[in-house]
Amino acid sequence: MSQVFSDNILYYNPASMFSNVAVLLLCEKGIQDQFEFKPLQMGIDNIAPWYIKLNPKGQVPTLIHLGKPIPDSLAIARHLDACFGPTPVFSADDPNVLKVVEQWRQMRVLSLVAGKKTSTQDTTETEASLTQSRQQLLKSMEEEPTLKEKYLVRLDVHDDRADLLLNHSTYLKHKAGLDSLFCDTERTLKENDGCLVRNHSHTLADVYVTAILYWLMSKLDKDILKDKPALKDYYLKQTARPSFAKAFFN
Ligand SMILES: N[C@@H](CCC(=O)N[C@@H](CS)C(=O)NCC(=O)O)C(=O)O
Repeated sequence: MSQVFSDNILYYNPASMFSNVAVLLLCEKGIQDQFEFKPLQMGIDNIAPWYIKLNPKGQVPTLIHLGKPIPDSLAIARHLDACFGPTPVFSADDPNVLKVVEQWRQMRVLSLVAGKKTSTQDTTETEASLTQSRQQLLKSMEEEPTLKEKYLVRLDVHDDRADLLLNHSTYLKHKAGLDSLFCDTERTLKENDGCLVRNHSHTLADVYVTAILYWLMSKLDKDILKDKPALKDYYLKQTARPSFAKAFFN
């Protein structure tokens, strides 16, 4: 793909969890038709110079609104609240909402899905492919000296991904993190009458948690909520919203 000059675009990937968040954000605001949805071929488009210029981390999603690039799902949520308020308002600056959002954003699902699940798992192929993609980044950096700083940002993201994919201890840490996040959320929902944030019926926290649960159930384990009745009930209510169907089944 080459750069497309259009004012309103969502660069995303249908298999990406944070892209799910961005798509759901647009559908919650009811503005999805104002944006062109452009899927990126990961490993190719996301590290091409035109995209690194927009999003130095080389990640999806990136929203282009009126020609201005907004990388990162949280920045997108804040931008949408500022430009397309007030209903529904995501309350992206409310500290209680942000606390929940950050807990869920910190989960590193790449490790859970594609990480080193046992200490003896053979990672030779992954290592070879990571070495190749790192070399490609260094080559691009040499060919595009004006983008050097931006490619250095991507290089850090690349090395972090390598840790998520190759280290068994990293996998164990994130697996324990997921288990504890699910237990905490189950308790919170029971204490707050089914709300993630006390006295807030629908906020940015709900968008993240719904999009992330949907992704986890499609990619990791469809029965992931089986021992979590409050979370399961919560998820069923969230996915009954018209915005959810618009986002993922249209
Ligand atoms: N903090 C970013 C995280 C985005 C992110 O991690 N995107 C992943 C997909 S879910 C990605 O693009 N990974 C591809 C890569 O780094 O090569 C956000 O919230 O948008």
